Amino acid sequence: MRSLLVLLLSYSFFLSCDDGDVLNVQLEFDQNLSRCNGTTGSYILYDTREDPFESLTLLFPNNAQAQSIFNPENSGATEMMSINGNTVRFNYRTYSGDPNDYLCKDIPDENVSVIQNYEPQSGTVIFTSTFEDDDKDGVPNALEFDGDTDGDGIEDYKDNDDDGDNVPTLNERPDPNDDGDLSDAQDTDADGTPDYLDTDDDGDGTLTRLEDANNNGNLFDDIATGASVARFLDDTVNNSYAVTVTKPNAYTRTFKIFVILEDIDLSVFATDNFILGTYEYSINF
Ligand SMILES: [Ca+2]
Ligand SMILES: [Ca+2]
Ligand SMILES: [Ca+2]
Ligand SMILES: [Ca+2]
Repeated sequence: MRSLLVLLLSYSFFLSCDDGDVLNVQLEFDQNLSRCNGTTGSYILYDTREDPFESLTLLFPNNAQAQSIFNPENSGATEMMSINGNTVRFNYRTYSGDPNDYLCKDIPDENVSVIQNYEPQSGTVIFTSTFEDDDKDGVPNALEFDGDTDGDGIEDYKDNDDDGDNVPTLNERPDPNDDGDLSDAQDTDADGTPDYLDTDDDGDGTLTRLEDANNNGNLFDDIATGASVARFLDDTVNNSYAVTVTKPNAYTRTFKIFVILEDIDLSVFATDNFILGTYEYSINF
């Protein structure tokens, strides 16, 4: 059914108007949705195109269900709503100018006006919300150790300091040439354990995190007199310091909200399954 729909949407719809003209309507949206934020107690997810100027908009209340849609507890969660022409509305519109100057504006551009408006009075909206966490530490999620290397309670795929030595994984050069192959990961002491998983990077017997002379959580500004590299990479100095600082972790959760409409009748076309598209956004933790 979906492939049939895509096929249908790939072609132009030729519509006979009352005056006998033939109107050529193309519903070729890219399915990458944007969002107007709920200043008026509602959200709008929308898609626009410029040739011709058209929009698809889905309006729904900013309430607990909307929070479940945009910030679900579990990836893959679904929510459903009924289009009612009031609090939940779907509109297909054509414009005299760029709809991006019209949508989401408290005071829309006066030079842009709606030419045609099509709106079903019933139908079902199905939201499927997925998310993926990534610490963006230079190690692709698929290549992160499937577990918690440093035992700090944060799994490696969202731990930006995998070995817990206070040197961020990204700064331990897990992939120096950034080609996605970690076989060239930096291994300062050549002990077979790459620096980003090695708690004693220079192999001098003093843990990296304890070579932080000024106890500020930055291992790179601790350089012994006359040396040219930081203590934690310098196996000629192994002084151990009373270190109390632990750097906070940070990761990014990227959401994808996939929206399908079922059983809608816009008068210019009716369908039992319409892919509105996907709204993607990220939150930093
Ligand atoms: Ca990591
Ligand atoms: Ca580290
Ligand atoms: Ca290390
Ligand atoms: Ca050292």
